Amino acid sequence: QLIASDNRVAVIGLGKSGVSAARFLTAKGIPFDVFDSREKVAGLDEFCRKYPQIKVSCGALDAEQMASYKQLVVSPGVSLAVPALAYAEEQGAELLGDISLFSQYVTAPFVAITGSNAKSTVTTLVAEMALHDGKRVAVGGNLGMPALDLLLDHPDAELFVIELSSFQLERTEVLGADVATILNVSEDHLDRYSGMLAYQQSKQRVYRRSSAAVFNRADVLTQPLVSQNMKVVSFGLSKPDLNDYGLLDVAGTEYLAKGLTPLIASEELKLPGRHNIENALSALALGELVGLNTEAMLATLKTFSGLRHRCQWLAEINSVAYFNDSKGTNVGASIAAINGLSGGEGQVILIAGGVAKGADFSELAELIADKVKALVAIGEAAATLAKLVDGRIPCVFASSMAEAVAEASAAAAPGDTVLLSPACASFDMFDSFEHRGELFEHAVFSLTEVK
Ligand code: UMA
Ligand code: ADP
Repeated sequence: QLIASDNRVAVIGLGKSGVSAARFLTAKGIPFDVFDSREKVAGLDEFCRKYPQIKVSCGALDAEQMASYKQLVVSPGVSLAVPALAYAEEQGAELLGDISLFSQYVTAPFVAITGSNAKSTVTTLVAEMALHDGKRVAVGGNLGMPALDLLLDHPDAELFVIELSSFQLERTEVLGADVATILNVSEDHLDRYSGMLAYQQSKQRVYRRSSAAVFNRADVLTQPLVSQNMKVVSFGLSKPDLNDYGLLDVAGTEYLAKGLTPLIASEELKLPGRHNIENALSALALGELVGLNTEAMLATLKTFSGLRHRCQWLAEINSVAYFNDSKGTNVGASIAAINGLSGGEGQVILIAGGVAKGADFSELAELIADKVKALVAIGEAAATLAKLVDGRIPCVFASSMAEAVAEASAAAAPGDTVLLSPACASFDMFDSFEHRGELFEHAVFSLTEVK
C-alpha cells in the first residue's frame, strides 16, 4: 500500500487537489494533517467546517516539521524545490501527488494524456468518444475535476480519461496507465524547471509502466524513452505506417487513416484547423488502444466542435471570421493556431501579446512575418513582438481588448480571419485566459454588420 494508515501523512496546499486528497484520505480512514504555505487560504473556513477533526496550518512551511512526516501529498502548484520540502525529502520523507494516489487505487482502465498543448482538447475528445460508445466514463485531472474526486464519485466507471500536467507527473513515481501519450513538447513553465530537459523528463513519466503508448512522430521529444514492453502507436500528418495514424490521399480527397485504411475525410471534422487534425488522430489512436468502437469515434469527430477559448469559431461579420484562441498561452500553441488557420483563401490578422513567461519569440515572429497580414500587439510583450516582426507586416498597439478588436477588424478584408492567440499568459491585462477570451467575444459580438 502506497499510503499506510500508521504513517504520518501531510497534505500540502488546500486548493482543488489538496481538498480532494483530504476527502480521499478521510474516506480511506488514513489520518493526516494539512498545510498551506499562504497566510490567507480561500475556502479554509468551509474546509474546517467540513473536516473539524483535521489540523490545518497556514503560513511558511517549516523544514523540521515537514521532515517529521513520512509522506507528503503535495499539490501541483507547490514546487518540490521549496526548501522545506526539499529538506524533508533529504531526510527520507516521500513526496507524492494526488496522481500517485489515483494510480495506486484505480481499478478501471485509464488513459493518461500530457503534452505542452492540446491536452484539454484531446482529453475531452477521447471522453466524448467513449460516451458515444456507451461507456461509463469519468474525465478530469488537470482539466479541472481532481482525479481523486473522480475515483470517489464514479466508483462504477468503466474508463477514466485523465489530463496530466508536468507538475502532476513529476511527483508520480509509477503511473501504470492503460494507454499514455505525450502529444507534443514545446517551451512552457520554464519558471518552474531548470530547463527544457527537466520539463521533458517529467512529461516522459507518463509512459512508466503503461501498457500502450501513443506518440507524435513529428516531435521526437514525445517518443517513449522507457525500456519496457508496451505497444507503441504513432500519429502525425504524414502518411502512416501499417499500425499508425496519419493522412492519406484518396482520389484527391484527404482522409484521416489508420495504416492504409481511410477512416474519415478531413473536411468532415467539426474541429477547425490543421492542428486539430493532429488532435483527432491522437484521439483515434488512444481510443482504439482502450477498445473504443471505431464508428462511435468517427461519429464523435463529426459533431465535436472543440472547447471554448481553443481556436473557437465565434462569428462571421462582414465576411470576416473571428476565432478565439485565448488558451494559446505559449509560443507553441500560437504557432499551431496560426499554421492551423492560415493557408486558406483569406489572410490572418493576429492579436497577440501579454505576459511572456521568459519565452523566446523569435520563431513565432518569423511565422507572423511570413503568414500573418497584420499584427495587433497587446500587453507587456507588445513591444518585443513588434520589434521582432520588424516592420515586415503592419503592426499596431492596442491597450484594451475592445481597441484590439477594432484595429483587427479595420485591417481585415472579406475572406480574412481575425485570430486572438496571444502566445502569452493573461495576467497583465486580464484575470485569466477565460476573462481575456470573454472580453474578446464581447468585443466581437459588439461589431456591427455593414449592410
Ligand atoms: N499553495 C501553497 N504554496 C504554494 C502554491 C500554492 O500553499 O507555493 C496553495 C495555495 O494557497 C492554494 C493551493 O496551494 O491553497 C492551490 O493548489 P494548486 O496551485 O496546486 O491548485 P489546485 O487548486 O489544486 O489545482 C490543481 C491544478 N493547478 C495547478 O497545477 C497550478 C489545476 O490545473 C487542476 O485543474 C487541479 O489541480 C485539479 O487537478 C490548472 C492549471 O493551471 C488548470 N494547471 C497548469 C496548466 O494547465 O498549465 C499546470
Ligand atoms: P492544454 O490543455 O494542453 O493547454 P488545450 O486543448 O486547452 O491544451 O489547447 C491549448 C492551446 O493549444 C489551443 O488554444 C491552441 O492554441 C493550441 N493547440 C491546440 N492543438 C494543438 C496541437 N496539436 N499542437 C500545438 N498546439 C495546439
